[in-house]
Amino acid sequence: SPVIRLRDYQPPAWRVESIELEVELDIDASEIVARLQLRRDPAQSLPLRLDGENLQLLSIALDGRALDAEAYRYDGCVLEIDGARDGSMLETRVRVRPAANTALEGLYLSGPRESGFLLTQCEAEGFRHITFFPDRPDVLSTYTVTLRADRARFPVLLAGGNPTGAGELEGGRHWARFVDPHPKPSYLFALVAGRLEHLARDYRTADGRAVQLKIWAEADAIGRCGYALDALERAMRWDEQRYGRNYDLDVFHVVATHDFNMGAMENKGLNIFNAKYLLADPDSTTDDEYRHVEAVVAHEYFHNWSGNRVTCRDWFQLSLKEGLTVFREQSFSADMNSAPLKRIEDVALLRRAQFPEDAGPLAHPVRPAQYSEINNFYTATVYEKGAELVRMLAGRLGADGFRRGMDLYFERNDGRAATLEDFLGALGEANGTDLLPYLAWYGQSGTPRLRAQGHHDAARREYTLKLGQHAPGNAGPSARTPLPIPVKLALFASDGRMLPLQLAGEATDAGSERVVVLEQAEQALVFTGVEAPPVPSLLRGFSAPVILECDYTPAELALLLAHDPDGFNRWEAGQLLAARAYENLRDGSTDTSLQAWCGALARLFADDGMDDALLADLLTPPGEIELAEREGAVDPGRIHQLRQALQRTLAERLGADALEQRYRTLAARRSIALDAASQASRRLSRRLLELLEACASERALPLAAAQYRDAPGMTDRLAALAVLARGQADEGERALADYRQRYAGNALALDKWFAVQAQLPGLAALPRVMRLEKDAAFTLHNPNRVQSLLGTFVRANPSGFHRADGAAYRFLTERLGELDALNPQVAARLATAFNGWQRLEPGRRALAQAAIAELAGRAGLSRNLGEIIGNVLN
Ligand code: DPP
Ligand code: ZN
Repeated sequence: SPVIRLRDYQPPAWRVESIELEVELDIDASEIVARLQLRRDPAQSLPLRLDGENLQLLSIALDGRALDAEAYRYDGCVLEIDGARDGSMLETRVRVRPAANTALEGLYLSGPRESGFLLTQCEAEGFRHITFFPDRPDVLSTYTVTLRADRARFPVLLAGGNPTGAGELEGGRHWARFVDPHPKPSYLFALVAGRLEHLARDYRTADGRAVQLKIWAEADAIGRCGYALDALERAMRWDEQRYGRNYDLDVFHVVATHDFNMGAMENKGLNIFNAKYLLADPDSTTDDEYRHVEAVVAHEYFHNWSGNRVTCRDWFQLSLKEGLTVFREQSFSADMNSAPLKRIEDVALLRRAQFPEDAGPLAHPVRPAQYSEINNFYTATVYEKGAELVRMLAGRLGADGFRRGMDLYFERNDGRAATLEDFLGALGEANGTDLLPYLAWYGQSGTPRLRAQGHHDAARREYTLKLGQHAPGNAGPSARTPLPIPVKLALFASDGRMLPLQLAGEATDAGSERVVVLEQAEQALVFTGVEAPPVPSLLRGFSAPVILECDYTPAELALLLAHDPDGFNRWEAGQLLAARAYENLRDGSTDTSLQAWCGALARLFADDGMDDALLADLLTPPGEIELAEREGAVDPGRIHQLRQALQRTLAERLGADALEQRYRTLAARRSIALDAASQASRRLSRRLLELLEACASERALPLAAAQYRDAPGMTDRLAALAVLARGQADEGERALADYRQRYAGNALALDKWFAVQAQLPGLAALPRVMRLEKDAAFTLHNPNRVQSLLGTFVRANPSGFHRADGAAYRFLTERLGELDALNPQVAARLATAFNGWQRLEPGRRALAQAAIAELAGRAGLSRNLGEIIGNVLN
């Protein structure tokens, strides 16, 4: 399939100033009339070409005259029309088939045909499945949308923009009209029609606009929308206060669906959410999921400015809206919850999802240079690494400077389709500085490495810290070093105090923490007045998305783990030490990392002043995927066993009695309260139960059974279920059966039931997954269900998926074939599980390669799956 390249970008030859859409909605066949007011770029002479896929063309008229067949050509992808002029009005009438649309792109049906509702998903290129249009983000138009449908079957009719009228039609039909005065690209268009209920709240923006907030869901779910509505209000206030951004329409609708390819979608004035990120109640939602709901509600709302008012010139600039909006969302979540815990969660995600992506065959720059299917680029790199790049810039400018820069960016680009250069330009200009060197970060793939080496000169009372950087092997041809790398650092004395930082040649000391931007390949910092060898705490708060190489001794890491007041770096020291402890076990090496790690954690465990949630995170070693990143030839089965052994060693050091006692104290005050302390206590209680499971499962299992039975909410219930399921005794099967029945009608809770079992380690997983595929509730048609069972198995269960016999590889390729025929986006995402196969140990590598090559050789793969498989194989 054709490759699209950033360097080939051309402005549109034809624009659409305004569009009027009239939609006759019906489950099987909907008809769409579109009237486009065309503008022609006088500098270009290309004929009028419009995108359109799977459209049944009924009629076409230019400036009021019906066109006969010689005047246009439609090849199934592009409609080319003769005779259009600047100012022409084009009218097309097409038919589409919502109920037959299993790809969930364009107009489709959510739920059963008798009771489900119709909705649209247009990002990135879904609008061309609805009507003929220049379906690219730099064509901005005002939209007038009229919906018509049977009133009994579709009582609620919604589209983006302000409602301007509604009424009755003959034959039990009705209509509703919406006008969006803000020019927008087609990917932000949306409509919804069906039987939905709503929860409403009046909101007044800081600049005085009265807004009606409405959250829509099906009747059985409307009672679970209250938390999202509160979160939306918090997000709106926060964006007013932190960025001075106000909402700009009279209504803001949010709709929940169970059938959605993405997490959620920021359509102007009509956000559509995967129910997973909108519905919440204590009986079926975990603490982590509550935080995700809050974060995603905020994320989509924040897009109203970072994405909608200022959109992207082309899809290569996707991170301009996504990286920036993830950063804004992360800052909001940090403000609403605990900032250090949020940072730990985000960096852990980056390492689990983005670092492996960036190190393997699917690696791409935050601004890719080319793609054949844009839907394959909604990746951890574009989102999470993109957010890290914005965070670096924000840190570089400081809070006030960053706000100044953002104000200028929004003001200058409002109503425009912008580029990353526009973003860096505005941030820099507002602060009188040149940020363009940071563009290099956007143009190359791979995770850079930062080397740090310290030397203490006792006679001169000086400490020299040498910093150096090198690009990873896969940085690509356009890689530029050096990159600007902000390194936030501090120095610790051996008693755990932070030292004042006095750089040689500087008049005043700069406190005990500072940011040094490494702008060269190497740089030496000389600190004066340092009596004894200090311990450096580097990249504090993870100030740059790099891999740190520093020869810490176990004792130095233990010191930081014990004393660093930066919660993130304290955790980071523990992670480094745990990874080294893991190597002790793996290699039989004899340095003291394992004792140092266990000893430091034992002291923290005994310290009553520790925050429960931070302690839970400190007691968790890096995950199996992260540990695999440190191996030459990856054997996921062995990594699983070694990590288990590591946890057992820690648990034994803490002691089963102490673990159980602390667990019982926390269990005694179980509740469903959502305040930080209650959440922290649930988080620690779960971790303690897991550690007890590691060192004394015969004691953990009865506690888990009781916890499952008595749990007041989902967080405790699911934690217990996971322990019981791994225990594989009758008790586990009983709990699983109980849960299955209890939540038979609750799709989101059932997803967790599938996921827990898909995570069973080792050889037990594949037969379990295959058995679960036969469950009446399993279907390949629902993305959440596919993700919960198959996605969890292939992407979050390395020891289960990477069986030595290769059976799971062949299983996956079979399912990919079936899925690809239904929903190419979901198939392509699942296929990324093969990323990293080149680094497997030789036996698994050969089996994986054979399975992937067989799939790649099949005829008729979608562009989505074809691109992923092709790239993975290279
Ligand atoms: N809906 C997706 C998101 O918000 C893509 N825009 O990230
Ligand atoms: Zn987004």
